[in-house]
Amino acid sequence: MTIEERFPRPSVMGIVNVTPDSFSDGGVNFDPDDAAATARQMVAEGAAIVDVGGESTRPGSDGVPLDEELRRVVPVLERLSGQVPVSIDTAKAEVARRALALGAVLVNDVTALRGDPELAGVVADGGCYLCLMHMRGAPRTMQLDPIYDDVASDVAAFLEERLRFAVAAGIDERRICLDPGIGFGKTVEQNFELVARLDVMLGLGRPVLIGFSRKSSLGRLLGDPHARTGSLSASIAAAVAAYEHGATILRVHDVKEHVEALTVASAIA
Ligand code: HH2
Repeated sequence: MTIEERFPRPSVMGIVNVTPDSFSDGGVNFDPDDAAATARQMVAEGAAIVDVGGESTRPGSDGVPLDEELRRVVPVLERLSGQVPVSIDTAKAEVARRALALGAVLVNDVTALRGDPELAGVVADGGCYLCLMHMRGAPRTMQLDPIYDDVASDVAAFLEERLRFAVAAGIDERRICLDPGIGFGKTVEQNFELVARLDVMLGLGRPVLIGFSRKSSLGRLLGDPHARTGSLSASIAAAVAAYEHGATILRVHDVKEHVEALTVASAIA
């Protein structure tokens, strides 16, 4: 099944961060029973998939070692196995391998297969879905002076190159979606411009995933120059606008509210 058949537009991806330090929900789902309950609740509220991650990629963060990432996500995946559709948010081949063995259907790699040379092979062999995301630099440094010639075409050119790389590694193009990486090495203005000009990325012919939920650009746009998060209402507006500009999958923390808003937006569309 192609990714658009499996996740028709709009589909909601619920975020389950099994971390102590994620930017908006760190610690909330650090216990595996809590994380699994949150994931089940998200699917009951209309999420098409839940994205389980054991490593925060917030601006300024360092990575976590493999054994710690496995310790965080494997117990959650074991609890969810066969019950809810799971995406694994990781850049590590071994984490992806374990997740796929436990039933995950999508690998969400914020490094777009640049982080771990073995990840492309794991995805190809697993026959799973894949999200390739744009990030400028690494989380530790990505917000230092982000400069582009033209942000929409630079991000699209990067994703086109990563898409070619993935296909050359044996991954079925029809199973891949692309993500401009809201907040990953972009100014507030660039984040909004990427959504406004989503048509540039859509020209690559792949479905687009957008993760604007609670991101600091929303709070900064609303007047707090030091905001670290954005509100629910601002998140919903960004998700609906992204959908109307052609996004297929919306990655969100607050599933019920986004499903309601997107259901209305799609009825009107
Ligand atoms: N954003 C975050 C993490 N993973 N993956 C994709 N494909 N797109 C995104 O926009 C994206 C992502 C950051 O958000 P969150 O998971 O809430 O925070 P943290 O990285 O601090 O855990």
